[in-house]
Amino acid sequence: MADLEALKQAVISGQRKKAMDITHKAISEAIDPESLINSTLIPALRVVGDRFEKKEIFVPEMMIAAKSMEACMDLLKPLMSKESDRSLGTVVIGTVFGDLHDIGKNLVKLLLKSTGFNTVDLGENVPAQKFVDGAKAHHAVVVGLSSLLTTGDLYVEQTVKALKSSDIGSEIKVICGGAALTQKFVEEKCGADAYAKDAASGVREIKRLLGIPI
Ligand code: B1M
Repeated sequence: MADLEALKQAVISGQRKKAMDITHKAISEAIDPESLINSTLIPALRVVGDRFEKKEIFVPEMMIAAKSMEACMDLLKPLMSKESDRSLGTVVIGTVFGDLHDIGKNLVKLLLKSTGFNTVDLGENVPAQKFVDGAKAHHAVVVGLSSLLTTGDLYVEQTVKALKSSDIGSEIKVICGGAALTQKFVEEKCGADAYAKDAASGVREIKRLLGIPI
């Protein structure tokens, strides 16, 4: 059996090769990729974040751990990205201005794709106007914002306002997620249509907003 505790520790300490080897083993044992991500990989990065906050580690170690997690995610991706034969519409997604974190956004994108949404990824550090232009250009039904930094609150608010006051504002639905956000802030202060605390609830919320059975 793949040693998931060893996998967690390998990600925490940035041992990419070891993390990939254990992930390979888990895949060969037909482990559910989503549960591996939720129960092992994400908690590993949570530990990394806690250690960073306590100044036990610094940005380079955090980056190396993130790279190990990404390498494991890349191995799991093919198992999760079975393209659907239907299209439920286009979701334009990105990480807000000033923020370079992209692992959570990429996970949301992957789940949306495998659910049957077409996705357009605007990347990280995305200014408000680029979200508006992207939504228009791709005829998006939903725009998804990801924000991991507390300093991103301002940009989340600006982006939601820019989208809602644009000429597509009455048609477009906006959903925001990421560790820095709360439901109250997103829905009450920013005026977005929904908040999601994780990738799976993001997909559920988007379906709910569009009236698609869950
Ligand atoms: Co940084 N970082 N980081 N970081 N980082 C955090 C976010 C932090 C909480 C760590 C800490 O102090 N405990 C802290 C933010 C503090 C705050 O603002 N309150 C922090 C900091 C301070 C920083 C820097 C400022 C450090 C510095 O330079 N001094 C810097 C900022 C750079 C910038 O963005 N301008 C920085 C840099 C980095 C790295 C580059 C080293 C790396 C990112 C690599 C990458 O993304 N490619 C990194 C990492 C890895 C982290 C932690 C450890 C892990 C983040 C992660 O990927 N988690 C993080 C600590 C933590 O989260 N506990 C931390 C796994 C991922 C799957 O979860 O992204 O939360 P997450 O996504 C979740 C949900 O949030 C949700 O679904 C996902 C899972 O289901 N979700 C959505 C996310 N987006 C969504 C969108 C949706 C729906 C759901 O709909 C559209």
